[in-house]
Amino acid sequence: MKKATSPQAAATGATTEQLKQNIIKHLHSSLGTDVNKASSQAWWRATCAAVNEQVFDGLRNTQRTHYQQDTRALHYFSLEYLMGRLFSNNLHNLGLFEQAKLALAELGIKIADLEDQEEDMALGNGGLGRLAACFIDSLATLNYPAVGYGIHYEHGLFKQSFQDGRQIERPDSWREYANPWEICRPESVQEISVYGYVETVYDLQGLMKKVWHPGRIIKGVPWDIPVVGYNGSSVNVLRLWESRASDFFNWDVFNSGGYIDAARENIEAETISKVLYPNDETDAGKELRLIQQYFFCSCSLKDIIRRYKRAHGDDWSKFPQQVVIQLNDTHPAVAIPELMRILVDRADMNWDDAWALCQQVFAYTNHTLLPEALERWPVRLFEKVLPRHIEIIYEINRRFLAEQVDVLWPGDHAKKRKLSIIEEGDEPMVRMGHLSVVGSFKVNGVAEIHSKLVQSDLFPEMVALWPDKFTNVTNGVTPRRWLKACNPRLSKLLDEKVGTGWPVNLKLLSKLADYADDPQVQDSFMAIKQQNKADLAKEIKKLTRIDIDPTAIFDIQIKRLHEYKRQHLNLLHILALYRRILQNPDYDMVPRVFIFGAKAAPGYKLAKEIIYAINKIADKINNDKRVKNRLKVVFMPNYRVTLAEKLIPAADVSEQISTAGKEASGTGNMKLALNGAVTVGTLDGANIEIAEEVGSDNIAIFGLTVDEVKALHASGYHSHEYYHNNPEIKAVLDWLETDYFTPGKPGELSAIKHSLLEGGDPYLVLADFESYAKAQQLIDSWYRDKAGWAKKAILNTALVGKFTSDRSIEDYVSKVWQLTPCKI
Ligand code: GL7
Repeated sequence: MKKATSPQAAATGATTEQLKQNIIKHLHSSLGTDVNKASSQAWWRATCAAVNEQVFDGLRNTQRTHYQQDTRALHYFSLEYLMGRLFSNNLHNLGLFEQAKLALAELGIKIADLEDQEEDMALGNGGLGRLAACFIDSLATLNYPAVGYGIHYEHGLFKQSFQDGRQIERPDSWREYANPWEICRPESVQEISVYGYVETVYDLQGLMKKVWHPGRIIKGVPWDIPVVGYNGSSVNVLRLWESRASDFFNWDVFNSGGYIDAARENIEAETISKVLYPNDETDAGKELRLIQQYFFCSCSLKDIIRRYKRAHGDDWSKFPQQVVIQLNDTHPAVAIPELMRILVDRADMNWDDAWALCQQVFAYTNHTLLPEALERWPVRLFEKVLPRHIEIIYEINRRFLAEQVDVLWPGDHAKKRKLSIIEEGDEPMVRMGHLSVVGSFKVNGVAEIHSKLVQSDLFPEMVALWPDKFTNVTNGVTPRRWLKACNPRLSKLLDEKVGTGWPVNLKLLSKLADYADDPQVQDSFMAIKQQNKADLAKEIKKLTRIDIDPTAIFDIQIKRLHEYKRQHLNLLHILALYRRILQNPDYDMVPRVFIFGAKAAPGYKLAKEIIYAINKIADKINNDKRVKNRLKVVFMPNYRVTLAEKLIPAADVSEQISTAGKEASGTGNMKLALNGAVTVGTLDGANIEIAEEVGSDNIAIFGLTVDEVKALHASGYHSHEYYHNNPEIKAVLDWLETDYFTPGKPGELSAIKHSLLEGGDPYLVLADFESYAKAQQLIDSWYRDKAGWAKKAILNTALVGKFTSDRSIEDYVSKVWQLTPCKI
């Protein structure tokens, strides 16, 4: 053991020793095993248990303080939380990582081996779910009272593997052998109702009342995941609901001899929290999905009200002062009619008071403009599943149209049709976006441009009705996970150059800009990048058997697979480079490794074809001697938070190439820039703000702008023209139809070509191709200048301090939530 010299080191030594003893204690008393025979799993669990002693202390203190001070709290309602692993995150946030590493080393255990024992908590699809995870980290770090509410899915996002290049999905079982971070809270179980019918009754005074006779009752069991703030601040809670059959309901069926029926109902009730819907930005439209949404909203509202009543009894007047609820997209919008139902039907509040209260409580974040992601539910389905709620929605809509729309646009039926929460047609639909705007006091988009488009293109009339309702909060990412924990080498350099305060004050990174021209700092920065790349090269070899040159440019596109994100634009450019090499054996380019990570929604055919094409083309290129290592293509299987943590620190180039106007913000773009990658990107989402921060010398912008995209669509876009006028485009698209990449099976990769020609190329891949290829050429020439590149990489890290999720949270606090921090 190291000698303790300073008081600080002595304290560290003491904690290390204590931690060691606690780990051993838990190995004995919690795991029932011993140091000489414990598996890595057991060591990991024992260490988690030792860490939890501190986590639970923090949790108790935080909850007691919030209760005593009767704080106003934020309630984040989200169907998704993409948490990843919590082991090293919790250690870092508790300031215990180094001690734990030392303690374990003294016990002969490598901390990295223990980290690998943990399954990712993948209760989300992509950016929206990961944003929720970053936000709850920042809320705890900034000492804001907050609870995250969501669903305790038994199976998170599917695991991806490839079979002959095609995506195979397998279930994810993140808690098969129990998860050490969660606590079941049977004392806070809730019961919720679905189905049935509504009866109109009259009380003794002759007042009409609606009584919902539910067809089924379901139990919600809460599981709490402590959310540890950085540096001993608050420990908040993520409360996730698991569905179970209600005991009381099943009893009847059981007693009347229906043992089998009772068992079946159990299974049906448990189905609700069984699986996460694997669709990113598409509206599934399925009954079970609506029930999921209602289940967690109803459980969460009851939980909030229970806590409120403990302090305030039946006096509802302080409710809006104490409670603010953020709707993470429209997925939890059914919370609005649910709160109305509770207030009007259960608490006997009159409609106007109830509605006034609701409108002070809810705020809504829009995360996408894609039409296929804007949720609409068939009225028919609502009537079946939530018969009382559809009545309430009708009443909200009736008053909205009469008291707002008809006042501003008297007699304008077209306006009414457009703004109605109920969409007319053969199959009438409930528009959840409209409901969210009408029921919320604030509506925000997630990047400047996106918020503008929400106002100008999505809800212009709503802006006319309520100009002050709309605002912007640009997304952010937590620098604790996305720099400190995932890139320890760079973190150490930053500690030396800008001081150790940057994880909670990311703007401090701008001091690094002073060293951007300093050859020594350039060398250190690039040496770190090189080491991270060497680590990644090993990981790639392990996972894919592909050898890559760690000195090549690492060019990374990691995100869900979607046409609008344009992985196929990247692929067409790779094909163009390959073709240039074959046509000119001396083709001069800096060696480049193109790395992809992406899951496709299981039902998204073209997305899966794109994965297949990338894999087949990778196979051919990687094994073609003529390429002489100038080009490699790698598709990493099972992209997830844990893999992102290995890829991001090793990236030289960050691909952010969505069609302008389609990517609301993006957050991977922020993580990659923060770790010193140079972006190749369109003027879309937060790329625009990244470009403003880092300056045009340090980002390669290309492609049509939002206005140009609109103009092109308006004037009539003909992708065929690009195909016929650009020989390189024609050659690579035609190549896809041959059997060059799929010997003996011509046409296997033709889906991409068809979507771009006959399919009309809705995302303007061909229109942006030439400009993209030029931007890539620019990257190539930039990279040849070693010092110049180092400067760009350093300035990316230095100048993206704006994109910490701490800043996003402070923006929400001042623009929307109006919270006060509560020191623990
Ligand atoms: C998304 C946006 O597509 C993405 O650009 C944004 O960064 C993210 C978080 O705000 O939200 N919207 C959406 O529906 N998904 C996203 O990732 C799935």
